[in-house]
Amino acid sequence: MIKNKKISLVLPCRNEGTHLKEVLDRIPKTIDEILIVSNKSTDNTVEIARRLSKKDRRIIALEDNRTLGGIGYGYAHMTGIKKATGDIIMGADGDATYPIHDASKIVEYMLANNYDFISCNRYPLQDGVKIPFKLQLGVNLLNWEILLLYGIKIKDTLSGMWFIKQEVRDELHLTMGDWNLSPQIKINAARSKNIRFTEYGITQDQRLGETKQNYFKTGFNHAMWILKNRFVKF
Ligand SMILES: Nc1nc2c(ncn2[C@@H]2O[C@H](COP(=O)(O)OP(=O)(O)OP(=O)(O)O)[C@@H](O)[C@H]2O)c(=O)[nH]1
Ligand SMILES: [Mg+2]
Repeated sequence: MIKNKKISLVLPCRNEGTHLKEVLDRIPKTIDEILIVSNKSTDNTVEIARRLSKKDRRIIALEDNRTLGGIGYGYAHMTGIKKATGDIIMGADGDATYPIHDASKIVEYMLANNYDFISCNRYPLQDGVKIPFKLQLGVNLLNWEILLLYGIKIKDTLSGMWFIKQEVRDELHLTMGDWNLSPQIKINAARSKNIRFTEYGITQDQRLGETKQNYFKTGFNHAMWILKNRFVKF
């Protein structure tokens, strides 16, 4: 609980078995519910999540094996967000990159300023934080694309950490099962008349485990989706 609010955390995971326990060990006790949603993992992610859920009652092991173009990041988040029972639903990656330990100060800021959705922003980078230059450039191009097409100013279109007040969860109208859930959740939150949206600066840590990300392919796919989505009725 943070300020008397129940906090749920959704962790989409594909093949994060080697370090899942370490990621979970780092999660503060203030998080009341941890929904680990595996998507087509071929390692022991699901077994580890199930085993840990027997020891820690906060953990719920889920699977959503639907994919779009081979990716299920968005489906995993949609399932976790739907099943979460908290007053505030957090999202983060299962690779220890996002500062889940900062949840208290971010939720306090959210409540004090009456925001409904906070997207955590990694830019400008803090000293010592390494994000590949091609990723930084790609994020910047997508931020500009969103500003030009939608008139929305977002500093980190591809952040994987956010906080949603449960009462606005259905206003997000999430549909993208692949990586495009990430820009979709921010664009829809910022566009909705019923959602008070802001960004909050964070620092990012080094990934545990190997990266499987294809930055160019994913980035190009984002650029095309952001353009096409502009012509879809919201
Ligand atoms: N690759 C992949 N990851 C998924 C999928 N579904 C859920 N995930 C998880 O989504 C989170 C973000 O994926 P990452 O592989 O860390 O992608 P990224 O953060 O863009 O890139 P790196 O951290 O640099 O590898 C991780 O927790 C993954 O385990 C999926 O279908 N494919
Ligand atoms: Mg990552």
